[in-house]
Formats: sequence, C-alpha cells, structure tokens
Amino acid sequence: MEKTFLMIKPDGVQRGLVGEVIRRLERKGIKLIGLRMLQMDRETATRLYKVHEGKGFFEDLINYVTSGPVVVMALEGERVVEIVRTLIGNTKSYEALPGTIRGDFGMTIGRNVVHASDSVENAAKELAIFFDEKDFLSYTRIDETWLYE
Ligand code: IDP
Ligand code: MG
Repeated sequence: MEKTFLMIKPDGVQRGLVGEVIRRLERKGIKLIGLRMLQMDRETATRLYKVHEGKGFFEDLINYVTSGPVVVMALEGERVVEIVRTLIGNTKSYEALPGTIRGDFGMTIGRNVVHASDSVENAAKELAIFFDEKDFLSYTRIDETWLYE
C-alpha cells in the first residue's frame, strides 16, 4: 500500500476547514494512519519546502506556514499520492477545478489551504519529518473489501 503526506495549512485551520478536508479524504476511501496538530518552527518548514529554497516566494511561504497551527496526516491507499494530488487541485487556487479542495475553498496561490506530497519518493521524505515509522497505525477499514477489487 502506498503512503502520502497531507497538511492542512494555517489558513485551513483558521477557516475551520479541518473537518471538511478530512471528510473528503475519508469518503473517498483513503485510510488515515496518522494524525497530529502542531505549529511548525522555521527549521521544520524549511525542511518541508527545501526544494523551493532561494525562490522569490520562499520567505513568504515559510512565514505563512509557520504562522499558526497546522494538521499533519499520514494517508494510505492504492495510488494514494496521485489520488490526493487530484483531490487537492491545482496549486493556483484560482485555476483549481470546482470539486477539488483548493478549487472549492481557495482564491490564491499564496493561501491554498493544503499541502500534499507530489511523488512517492517525496511522500516518504515528508512523512519522515513529522512521523516515526511506529506512529503509523495498521488496521483494516470495514469498507476495504468494497473499495478494492
Ligand atoms: P504544491 O503545494 O501544489 O505542491 P509547489 O509548487 O510545490 O505547489 O509550491 C509549494 C507552495 O508554495 C504552494 O502550495 C504555495 O503555498 C507556495 N507557492 C508556490 N508558488 C508560489 C508563488 O508563485 N507565490 C506564492 N506562493 C507560492
Ligand atoms: Mg509541492
């Protein structure tokens, strides 16, 4: 089973969208195997967004994601990296399709509600920032036999 990392950013928490985001993941059939609320320090945020270091928006991005509490989660499912990226929608909220999280709840690129890993490789790296391997819960959802062939 594939794993991915999703974070509800400070705007998502402040706007009361925690339940809404989790609801969308759950009803899709994605399994929640880890969940935590925290406020990132700059070092952690820089680790998460290492690939963007040096870009024009980097400082603003770090200020934004460290500005308040976030919710971090570990998710599991077949093709879950790709599925979650589809569910969150385009980085530019104004281009994100209706029905996606950013398409339904965001207006701009700089306040786009959620983060999710863009590859299996990055998912492993990002999960390791927030979770120990032993934090992942292993269980069977009651609907799994109907979600998968
Ligand atoms: P992603 O979150 O869809 O993977 P990335 O390109 O990896 O998009 O960018 C990471 C985050 O950095 C975005 O979600 C957004 O919050 C911020 N960001 C990216 N590009 C810009 C920009 O041009 N202006 C302001 N913020 C940006
Ligand atoms: Mg990204």
